[in-house]
Amino acid sequence: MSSREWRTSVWETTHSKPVAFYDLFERKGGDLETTHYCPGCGHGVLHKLLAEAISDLGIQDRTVLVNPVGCSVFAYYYLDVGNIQASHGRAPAVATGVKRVRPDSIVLCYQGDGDLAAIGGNEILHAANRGEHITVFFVNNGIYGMTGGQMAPTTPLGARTTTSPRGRRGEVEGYPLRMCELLATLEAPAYIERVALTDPKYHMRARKAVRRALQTQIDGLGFSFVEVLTACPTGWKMNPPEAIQWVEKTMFPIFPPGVYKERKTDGAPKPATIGKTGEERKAAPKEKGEAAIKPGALARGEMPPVAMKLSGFGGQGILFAGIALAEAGMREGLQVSWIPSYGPEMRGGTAHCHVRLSSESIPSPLINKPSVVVAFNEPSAEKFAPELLPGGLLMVNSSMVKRASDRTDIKILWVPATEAANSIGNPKVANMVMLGAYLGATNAMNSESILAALLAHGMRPDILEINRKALAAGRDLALKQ
Ligand SMILES: Cc1ncc(C[n+]2csc(CCOP(=O)(O)OP(=O)(O)O)c2C)c(N)n1
Ligand code: SF4
Repeated sequence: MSSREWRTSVWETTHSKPVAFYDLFERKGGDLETTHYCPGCGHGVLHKLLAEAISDLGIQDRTVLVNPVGCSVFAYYYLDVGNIQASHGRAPAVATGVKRVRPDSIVLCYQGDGDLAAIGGNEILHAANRGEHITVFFVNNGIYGMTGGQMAPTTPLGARTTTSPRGRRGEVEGYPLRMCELLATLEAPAYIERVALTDPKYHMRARKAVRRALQTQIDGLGFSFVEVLTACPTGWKMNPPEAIQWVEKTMFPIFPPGVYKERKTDGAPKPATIGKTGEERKAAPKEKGEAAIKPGALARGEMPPVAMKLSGFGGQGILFAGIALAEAGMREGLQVSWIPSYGPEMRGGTAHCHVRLSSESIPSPLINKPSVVVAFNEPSAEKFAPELLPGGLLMVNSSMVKRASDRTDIKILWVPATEAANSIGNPKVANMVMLGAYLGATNAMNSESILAALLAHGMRPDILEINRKALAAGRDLALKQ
C-alpha cells in the first residue's frame, strides 16, 4: 500500500482534505502534496482553515478568492475555488468589482501586511468604508516575507529588518499600524476580529473567526475582516518554535487578539451592485426604443469577432467612441470589452483604446494584433497599422492623415471625418463620423444601438441629433468607396 493509499484508508474520516483543496497541488517544480510555504509559516494553516470552512459551509461553487502579491500569491494552487490574482494591494478593489457584478458569489481577499497595509492601505480603507460585502483575510506576520524580510507597516518598534537594520524607529519609519483598530472606527464594517495561529487555543479561535467572517458575508451583513497573527520564521530568521513564540511575546502586546467590531443583524447596508446580472438583463424589459433595433452582422453570427484599436489625440473623443461601440455591442447581446490608454495629459496627448466585440466570451481585453485600426491622426496610423492582422481594416481620418501605410495585405478606408463633422456644424462629432463609416463598411452593428447607448449616457436630444447626422454621414462616406 502506498503512503497516499494508507493515509486515504486509515485517516479518511478525521484527516481527509477538505473538498475546497485540490487533490494535488500542481505547480512548477513543487511537491504535489505539500505547499510551497516554509516550515512554521502561518499561510498553509490559514489555507487549511479556509478550505475547511468553505467546504463545510457549502460555498465552494460560488466562492471567488482574490489572491495578493506576496508569499500567498500562489493560493490558487491550493484552493479549488474561483481565483483571481490582483496586482499588489489591489485585492479589495478587484473583490469590489466581482461582488458588485456577482452579488451571489462569496468574495474573499487574502492579503499579507505588505500587500494590505502598505501598498494597498488606501484600497482596504475605502473598501471597508464603503462596506463592501466582501471578506478580507489579513495575514500579519510583521514583515515582507516574499521579498526577503523588509519592514512592514506592522513591524514592531525596535525590530531589525533588512530595511530597518538598526531597528524600527517610530519617528523615522512610523509606528506599527493597527488595522483592526483603524477599520473598527469606520461606520460600515460588520465584523472585525484579530486572531492568531500560535497555540491550539488560538488555532481554535482562528477557526471560529474564519467561519464567522464567511457567515457574515453569506448572511448579507456587510464587510468582514479577520486579521491573523502568524509566524514568518524565514523573514525573522528564527526556527519555527521561536518564531511562533515571538508572535505571542512581541506581537500580542501591540496587536491584541479579540473582536473589534460586530454587527448582528440590524442596520446592514445593502450590497452595492453594478448594473444587471446576465439573467436580469435577459429578463428586464427593453429600454425605450431598444426593442425595435435589429442587431447587426456580429450578433447574427455573420462575421468574426472584432478586435479594434481606436487611436488619436486626447480630446478627439476616441475613448468615448470606443465606449459607445462597446455599449452598443452589449445592447445587441454581444460580449464586449473596452480598455483605455492615454498619456499623462488628457487633452492634446495621445489616447487609444482597445475594443473587443464578440458573440463568444472574451479571453483577454488586451489586443496585440487588431483586426481593425481606427486612426484619427498620423502618429496613430504609423504606430498601429503595422500591428494589423493580414486582411485587417485600417480606417484613417483623411482630414488629418496624409500617409497611412504601405502595407498591401490590408484594406484602407479613407474617411474625411473632421471635414464631415465641420460641415455638420460640430467638429467634436468626427468620432461618430468614423463609427458611422465603420458600420457602413461592415454592417457589424446597427447605428441605432449606438444612439441608444448615447441616450443612456444622458446625452441631450439636440446633441443626440447631431450624433445621428454624424453616424449617417460616416455611413454615406463609406458606402461611396
Ligand atoms: C508594485 C510592486 N511593488 C513591489 C513589489 C515587490 N513585492 C512583492 S511581495 C511584496 C511584499 C509582500 O509582503 P506581505 O504582503 O507582507 O506578504 P508575505 O510575503 O509576508 O506573505 C513586495 C514589496 C511588487 N511585486 N509589486
Ligand atoms: S517567507 Fe515567511 S511568509 Fe513567506 S512562506 Fe516563508 S515563512 Fe511564510
